[in-house]
Amino acid sequence: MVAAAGAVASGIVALSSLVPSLPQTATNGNSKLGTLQAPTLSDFVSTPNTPDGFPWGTATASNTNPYTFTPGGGLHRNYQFNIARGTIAPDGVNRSVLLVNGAFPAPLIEVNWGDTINVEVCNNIVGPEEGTSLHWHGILQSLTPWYDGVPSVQQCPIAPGKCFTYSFLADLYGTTWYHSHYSAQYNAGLLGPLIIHGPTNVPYDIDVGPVLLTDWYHDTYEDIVEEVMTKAQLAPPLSNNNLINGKMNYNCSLITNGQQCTPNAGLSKFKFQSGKKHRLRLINAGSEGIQRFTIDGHNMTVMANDFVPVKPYETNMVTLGIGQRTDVIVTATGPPNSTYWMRSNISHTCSASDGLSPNALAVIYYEDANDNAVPTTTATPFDDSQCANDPLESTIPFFPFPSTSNPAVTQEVVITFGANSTGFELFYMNNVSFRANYDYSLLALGQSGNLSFPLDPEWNVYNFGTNSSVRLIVYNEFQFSSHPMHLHGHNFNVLAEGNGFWDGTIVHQQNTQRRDTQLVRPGTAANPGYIVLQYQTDNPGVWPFHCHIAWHVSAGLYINTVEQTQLLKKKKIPQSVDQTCIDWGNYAANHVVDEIDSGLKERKIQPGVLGGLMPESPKWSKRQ
Ligand SMILES: *[C@@H]1O[C@H](CO)[C@@H](O)[C@H](O)[C@H]1NC(C)=O
Ligand SMILES: *[C@@H]1O[C@H](CO)[C@@H](O)[C@H](O)[C@H]1NC(C)=O
Ligand SMILES: *[C@@H]1O[C@H](CO)[C@@H](O)[C@H](O)[C@H]1NC(C)=O
Ligand SMILES: *[C@@H]1O[C@H](CO)[C@@H](O)[C@H](O)[C@H]1NC(C)=O
Ligand SMILES: *[C@@H]1O[C@H](CO)[C@@H](O)[C@H](O)[C@H]1NC(C)=O
Ligand SMILES: *[C@@H]1O[C@H](CO)[C@@H](O)[C@H](O)[C@H]1NC(C)=O
Ligand SMILES: *[C@@H]1O[C@H](CO)[C@@H](O)[C@H](O)[C@H]1NC(C)=O
Ligand SMILES: *[C@@H]1O[C@H](CO)[C@@H](O)[C@H](O)[C@H]1NC(C)=O
Ligand SMILES: *[C@@H]1O[C@H](CO)[C@@H](O)[C@H](O)[C@H]1NC(C)=O
Ligand SMILES: [Cu+2]
Repeated sequence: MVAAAGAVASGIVALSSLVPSLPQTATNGNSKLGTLQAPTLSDFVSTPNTPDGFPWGTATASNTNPYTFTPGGGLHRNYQFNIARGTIAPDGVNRSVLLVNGAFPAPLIEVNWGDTINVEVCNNIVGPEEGTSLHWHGILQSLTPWYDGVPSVQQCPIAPGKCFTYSFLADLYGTTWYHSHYSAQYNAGLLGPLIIHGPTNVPYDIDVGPVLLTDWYHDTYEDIVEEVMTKAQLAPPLSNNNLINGKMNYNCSLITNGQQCTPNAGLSKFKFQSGKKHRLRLINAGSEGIQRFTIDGHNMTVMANDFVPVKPYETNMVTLGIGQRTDVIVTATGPPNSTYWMRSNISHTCSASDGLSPNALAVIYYEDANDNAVPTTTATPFDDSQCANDPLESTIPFFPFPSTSNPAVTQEVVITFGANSTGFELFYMNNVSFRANYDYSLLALGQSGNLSFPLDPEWNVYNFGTNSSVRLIVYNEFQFSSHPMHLHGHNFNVLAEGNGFWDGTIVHQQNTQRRDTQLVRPGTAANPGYIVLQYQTDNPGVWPFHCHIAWHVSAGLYINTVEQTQLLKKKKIPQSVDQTCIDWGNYAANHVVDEIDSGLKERKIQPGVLGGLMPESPKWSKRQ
């Protein structure tokens, strides 16, 4: 008893055996992820066309710039996604979710660099109906800015009963995910891994595949969003649990609202082979929490952050803000019969969990271990004090990319929080809180040359015209949270980050860190957190720049950037994309669309079970 209880402070794991008490279908529907039956991945998806051994030919991580080269001869990879409601119990607590093809996490999309990904998405959400749309996080969409998947920005929502096909190039390689960009729908489970095979910058033996880390809520996303958008909100929504590949246990004695709960539902399990190097593709696909990922008794070699391979460096803990990915190599240094805890803790310092079950567990079984043995290993201690990513001095891109000459235009953006004139507490970027309007697609307006966006200040559009590069200096004056800031359509260079006011210093100027999501630290007006980002505006389109915390987006922490307006006018938006607006218009004309958050909410359901699960956060109460 002592050994396991010591390793797992909350006692949420049975002490003798890890035989799950629920079948995989009850916890994860049609997903096999998290079971020992989940396949490891090959170096690339089979293709008849591998002239030089790899689909990408002789391109390597060191000899090829992926921003200027895409392998030829890619194949079309077709997927059919049916989005519908379901009821599952990922941690033993039954809740209503939104599923792709009945699976949580949603199905793996696995292709090769240079392939074309075609996904037909059918909206079969009923009881009640909702719009939806899917975003392919980190994909540049240079050829297809209309398939980025943000409703009111590049398309209208996919109306209930309608299908829409996304078709885009796998333009970069590495690890990412896709998720609904409609309100906070992805909190309800509408998220899945997307892996693009390409050259590797660090050799390894076994590709373990995606390791999705998601904070988890027992309420529906609609209830949480309504709470977020309530007047004089006293606390942020607090997550109730934390999942690895969609699985975790829960202490059912903690349930106070009558929700069905089964103890020992089942943890995710992974197989290691002693002596081999394993690639793990960590993805923070949660709603709010910063994840601190560790493996007892093992160090990790970081090889990529987001879609950017980095010069490998060793660490014993990986920090991931929402939306971020880190690929690591783990050498199996234990004996062949050993088992170890894999852990992902929601940061106690930085994030808003209810504190009852913030530390996710999974198990690593070496080849000779009993598949239901309970590890007795000890947690790796780590420093939880910084609400920030690894130092920019450590995260140096593998492919050098000098980039930090003076930009054509510099835009400062200040993040604040406070009540609007009718008493609703919102986030602001430069004093404007974003609110979407489903009746328009900004991309369609921009393409038609109608750039009078400021007519509606709540669309928060920054038109960079024909400027060739942009520097964004982002100051966070919100004391109670960092923000994982994500830019669509680009990997930005991260010139600097810290607290205070940027003094102009660029970290590792000859080759700055690049990625698509970067944490800006918490701060105050006198001592803000800051990040300095720069990118080439070489992607004509309308690209959101926003915090990836679901509840912060709901409360307006979001701007739209427009770039290369002259080139945008020459683009031809496919008719099927225009059709989403016609279909949505018809739907909205016949239904009440109640948009309760910034984005993208169209209905109200019966108020649910929030009360007991939302204790006041001491962190936010200080605000008064
Ligand atoms: C589960 O939670 C209850 C209520 O807080 C607590 O008394 C009990 O010790 C917990 N059980 C375990 C196994 O940790
Ligand atoms: C979850 O709820 C569904 C529908 O009410 C029910 O069929 C199922 O048995 C429940 N599962 C668990 C694990 O409680
Ligand atoms: C992990 O790395 C640290 C620092 O390099 C080292 O002290 C420690 O022994 C390593 N741990 C393991 C399990 O290899
Ligand atoms: C693993 O193997 C070693 C060496 O044979 C042995 O001492 C140890 O008890 C084994 N551990 C388990 C958990 O079986
Ligand atoms: C992380 O979670 C584990 C429980 O899985 C706990 O024992 C450990 O203390 C936590 N680490 C930190 C630094 O909070
Ligand atoms: C304040 O925000 C709420 C929630 O977004 C919105 O309904 C209301 O119209 C806003 N008030 C004003 C004056 O804009
Ligand atoms: C935002 O409002 C504050 C207070 O009125 C003002 O000082 C500041 O200049 C405004 N910022 C912008 C970008 O308009
Ligand atoms: C331009 O777009 C606005 C919405 O931002 C719309 O009200 C206006 O009618 C459009 N103008 C033209 C000429 O299409
Ligand atoms: C550059 O961007 C600024 C907005 O930040 C805009 O006012 C200006 O017109 C743009 N310049 C060109 C050449 O498009
Ligand atoms: Cu945020």
